[in-house]
Amino acid sequence: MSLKASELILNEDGSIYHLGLLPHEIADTVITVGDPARVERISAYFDKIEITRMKREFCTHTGLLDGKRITVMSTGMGTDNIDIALTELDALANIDLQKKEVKNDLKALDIIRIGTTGSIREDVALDSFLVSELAMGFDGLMHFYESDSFLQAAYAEEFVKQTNWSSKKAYPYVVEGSGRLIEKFSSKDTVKGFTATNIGFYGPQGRVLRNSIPEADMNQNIAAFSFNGRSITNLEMETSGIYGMSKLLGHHAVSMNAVLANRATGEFSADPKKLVDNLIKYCLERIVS
Ligand code: R1P
Repeated sequence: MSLKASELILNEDGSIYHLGLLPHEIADTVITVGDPARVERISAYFDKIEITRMKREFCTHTGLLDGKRITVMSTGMGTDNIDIALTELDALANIDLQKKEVKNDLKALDIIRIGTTGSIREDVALDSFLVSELAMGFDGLMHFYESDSFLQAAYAEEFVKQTNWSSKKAYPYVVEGSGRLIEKFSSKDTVKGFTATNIGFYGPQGRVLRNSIPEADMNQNIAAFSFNGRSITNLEMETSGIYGMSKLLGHHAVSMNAVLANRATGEFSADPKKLVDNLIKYCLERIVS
């Protein structure tokens, strides 16, 4: 069945609506970053850049590193953008854009987030590299999809109970990353974590500059949650969406986080640029290994 023009939207050149890309312009290994400026910091390590594209906050470079074809794409901040980025990446891989039909042979992409985060535990150190094993989304995105089969409902139920989570907020959801990629990107230089993905940076992560928030101890409350021997380690804004959309669409995802801030101690990295560069180098080595 052919998808309607209002559902699968293409630009005049046949490229997909928001990303502005054609199917052959993406690799099977895709790095996502929040910041468009981080794309060229990553592709600077490529031996060859084949494609560069910029549309809205989606800046994409595809190239070769040690013979491996890699796409690096910025998504901007937040899971609302992740919904668009991952749906359109999947369409590029798995929908015949000319016929507007889903292909018979579906492709699974490897998706690696290289991002930044704030730890909410003293023992998850500033300047460490954190690999997200699990993600808890406070953003609600997965509730708009048929996701019950892979969401870890017991974690969410227990979290709501233990933290007395307000029903005015989206019901949390919990989803895991790809076991294969989590192992591939873990080493003595990383820590494994349970990442909470927030719908904003200030109030939703318990930061107060001028506005007050209803629950001043929200982060301590989140940090005190414990279930199955697992506790939440860090806050950021994309991982639950990346893990959820990947599970929905049959892709493999891992979220790699440079711990720039420790919210429990109030510290911020002395050299965030170097830390992110080191995480980029670490991830590229793992991708080509
Ligand atoms: C907030 O400053 C942004 O930084 C983190 C958060 O998830 C959010 O996108 O990730 P990135 O550095 O990848 O953007």
